[in-house]
Amino acid sequence: MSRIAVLVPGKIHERVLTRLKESFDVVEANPSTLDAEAAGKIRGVAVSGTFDSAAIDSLPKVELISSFGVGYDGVDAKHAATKGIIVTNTPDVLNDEVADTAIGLLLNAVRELPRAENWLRAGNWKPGQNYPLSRFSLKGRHVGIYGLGRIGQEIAKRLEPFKVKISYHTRTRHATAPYGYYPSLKDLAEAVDTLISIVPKTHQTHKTINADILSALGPDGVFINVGRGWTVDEEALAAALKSGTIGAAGLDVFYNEPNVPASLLDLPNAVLLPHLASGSVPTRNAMADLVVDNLVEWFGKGRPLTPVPETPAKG
Ligand code: NAP
Ligand code: 8YV
Repeated sequence: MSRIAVLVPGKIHERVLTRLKESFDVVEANPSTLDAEAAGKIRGVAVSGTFDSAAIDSLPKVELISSFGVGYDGVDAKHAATKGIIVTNTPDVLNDEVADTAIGLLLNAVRELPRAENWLRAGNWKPGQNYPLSRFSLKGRHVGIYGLGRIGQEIAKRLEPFKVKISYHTRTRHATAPYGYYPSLKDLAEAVDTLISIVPKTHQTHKTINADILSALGPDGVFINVGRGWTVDEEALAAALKSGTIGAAGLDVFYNEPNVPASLLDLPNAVLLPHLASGSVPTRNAMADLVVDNLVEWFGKGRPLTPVPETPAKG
């Protein structure tokens, strides 16, 4: 008996391919290159990155699109919903890794640890010569978290032992979160001196970290982004870091990856990482497993494990 055909339209974690091949007929191809007969056989998709409405429309029999990553902004889930197609993502299995990275990035930005290491490696540490004291400390800071979802809550929990004050902004107030709530991002930015962004890429979050918000954060302000680069006006951020409108930044994500603007690369007070917050072997393996398990569960038992809110599982 022939196996169910699953399309893998581009580069994806190797473990996804290995495990998919155990249960499915894997077709590695761009959907636009498939003829009608081949496209008509595809019932599942495993994707890391973009799968737009045209790609969805080119597969008349597709039932489930399993997306690698918790952010599924590359997949047109609203369009999938109109056609009764389920989209799944990989939530929760990466919360700890991403939250750990956010804390590392914060400490690096505040205490200049990467710069100090570069200074040492460049042979500058000599008798009587010490790396300058960092201008900032984490001690006594008031940290605002923009997005208190699965990952934002883990970041907040990790911040508690640092004895900093913690506040947050989301559209909906959390009934139980023991942190100060600010109904607007501007109010949060005015209240805090440290802002961590961990919101998804949506129409509402586009360039919401702008000159106005950075100015509200103030000259001792530190901005950390582990969400999406889409949320930031990068020109405004580079200008704010250069002029001293804010003090430092730590960024894991950028507007047009992998292109990082020279205006940011040139800045000594920005710590820059290549979108690696979930990038450890164990965490990426867990994400890969969840991509495959969603397909296995759907085709085996008719229930996806982690459907996105736009395409909830029925029943
Ligand atoms: P989540 O559980 O869905 O949480 C999202 C949070 O953002 C919620 O608290 C939500 O609260 C808030 N939010 C959404 N839209 C908002 C808006 N317009 N204004 C204010 N708050 C808003 O998602 P998650 O699992 O924590 O992941 C968050 C995002 O992190 C992902 O979508 C992804 O883009 C990014 N991410 C990045 C990496 C990386 O490698 N750097 C890794 C994993 C995830 P309300 O709905 O109440 O507003
Ligand atoms: C991944 C991410 O790096 O889960 C997300 O939303 O941004 C990261 O964990 C990405 O999805 C893999 O390409």
